[in-house]
Amino acid sequence: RFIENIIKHPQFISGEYDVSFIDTHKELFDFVPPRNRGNKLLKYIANVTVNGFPGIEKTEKPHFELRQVPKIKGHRTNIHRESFSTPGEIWTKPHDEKTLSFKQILDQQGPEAVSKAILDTKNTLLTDTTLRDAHQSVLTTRLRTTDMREIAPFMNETMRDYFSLEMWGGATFDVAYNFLKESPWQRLRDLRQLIPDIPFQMLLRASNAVGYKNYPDNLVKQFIKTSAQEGIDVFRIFDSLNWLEALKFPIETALETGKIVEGTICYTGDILNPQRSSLYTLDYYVNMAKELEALGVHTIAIKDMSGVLKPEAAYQLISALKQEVSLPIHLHTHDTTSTGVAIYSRAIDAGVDIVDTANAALSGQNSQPDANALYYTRLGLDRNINVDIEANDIMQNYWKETRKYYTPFESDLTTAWTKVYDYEMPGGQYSNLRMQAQSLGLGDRYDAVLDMYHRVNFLFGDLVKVTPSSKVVGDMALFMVQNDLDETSVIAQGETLDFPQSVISFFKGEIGQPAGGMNKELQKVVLKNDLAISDRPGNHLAPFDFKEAEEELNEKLYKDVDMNSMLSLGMYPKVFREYLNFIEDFGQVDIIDTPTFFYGMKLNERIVVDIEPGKTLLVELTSIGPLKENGTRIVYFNLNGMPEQVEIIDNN
Ligand code: 3PY
Ligand code: ZN
Repeated sequence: RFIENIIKHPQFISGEYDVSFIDTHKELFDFVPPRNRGNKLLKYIANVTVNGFPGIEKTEKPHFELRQVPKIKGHRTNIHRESFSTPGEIWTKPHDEKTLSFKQILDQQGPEAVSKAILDTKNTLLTDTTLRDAHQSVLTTRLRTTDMREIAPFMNETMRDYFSLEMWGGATFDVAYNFLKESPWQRLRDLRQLIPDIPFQMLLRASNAVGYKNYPDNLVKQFIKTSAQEGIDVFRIFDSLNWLEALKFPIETALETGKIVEGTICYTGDILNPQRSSLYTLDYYVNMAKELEALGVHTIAIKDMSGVLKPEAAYQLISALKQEVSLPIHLHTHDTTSTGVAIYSRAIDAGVDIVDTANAALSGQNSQPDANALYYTRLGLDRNINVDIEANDIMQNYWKETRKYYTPFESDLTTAWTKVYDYEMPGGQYSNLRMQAQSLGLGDRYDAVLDMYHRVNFLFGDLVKVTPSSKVVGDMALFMVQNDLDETSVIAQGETLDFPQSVISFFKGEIGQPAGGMNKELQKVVLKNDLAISDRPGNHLAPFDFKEAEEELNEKLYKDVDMNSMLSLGMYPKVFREYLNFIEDFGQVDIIDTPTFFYGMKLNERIVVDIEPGKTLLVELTSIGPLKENGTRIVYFNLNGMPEQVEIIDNN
């Protein structure tokens, strides 16, 4: 790399240099060669063994049963071999080669042909959310790529009839970098390689992309294009305020990629109860669907992110949509109230084309309903779902064992929760908000925070609540409880209050415009002298400077700067820079098995890590030295039989 830096230097190119060039350009030689990968790996393991993993109470590594990975006959299932998996049941049932999968239809005939094929299918189709929304909802988005890779070939073989696998987007992008220290792009590439036959679906938050604020148009556009090139086939695009103006640009961009574009309507309120809201009526949803259809999307999704759609409302809504628009209708719910299967069953009665389910072991609670449960619910009825019950049962064993690795990240919403009908809180927000409340010392007033969440919604004019508008409502609820404010005092004292940043941004119009308009009185006290916009935030954002990003990354990366890295830097500059520093120190940690990644190693334990195909490391932890005066410890290993040691800082 430094040779490259030198030969690209303008002075060097011009030939106008002499021996003083070295002395006056020391920065060009300031180069640390990438350290040995094995040593970096040991450093990570030593560090997590001594210091624990952020967010997990430090304990000795628990005992985990060996997990059985179902295999496809003749298929090399593992990219990486792991200590915690053994070959499990062998799947021999061959799929029907003659029937094209939706991925093949898309690749060979384009997205319109997919829409038609969906409408021509008698049964209701499925999208499996296990790799995205399911773990985002019940495991705080912590599922690691290695645990997906192991089962991916089996999924490819046994879920071929599915419409899609939702496996990317939403919160998975930043959580991968921030908490799992792995690249979401690499996840997409690895899974694409292992699952060539099923469309990959991502959740795109319109111009918020996979973030929490609007990004410049050129960044959003490039992000959509690169995601399509890397393997995304279905773009489910929603706006957190259902604002059509915000949906147009990302939808138009996604349409240019030739992939499937799913125009999405977030469901809120209750169409069965006209007193609840004059905004979110059956007509509101039907009109929005027609507007999306006019934009040229290929499917329409109803996104019931909080699980507040009641079974009969689902029947009425889907019936109306099937009558009024000619596109396939795709329904997404969360099982928070425990009525998920009933919702889908009524939606199937009404002719819904696709519904979202998860594998049983990661279903229910605030996640999606289980596919098999839906199948049994529909037995004996006219329309059922296309599902391989037996394969799902086999995968359930795998996911059940895998889920145990993630116990510290379990949502505490473990039971049915019909109060969500009042609070209208998205699946993933419940535990996040609770954590936020705890960190503000409001842990014992969480019921008051939930109640305030409901009140803030109406104070703000009855919003669609989903990332990022749900965060605005949550932040304001915490703020009001913390400061003992109510609907009257917040306006009376507003001039003297420092409102949360997300609330200021909302009232400035930076995440868009709500269906019922802004509460003007509140907007005035929140903004003080700041001005608000009412058009698309993208119109006001300076384009992202890709050149500058490339220059910054050129300094940091020991490989060519690719578009993926520039996009990550553009959307999450702080998180991405921290990630780069982390891998500089510890290397590519996504190859470590999950128990070791979270808990480190026990004394005399041995693990196997495949650092690349054919290159295996056998790691044994032999001893941990005493705390030294400088606050460090030496951790001793055997690496492929050779003694190795690393010194790490003990943060305890
Ligand atoms: C996300 O935006 O991450 C969601 O899952 C919204 O429901
Ligand atoms: Zn969801």
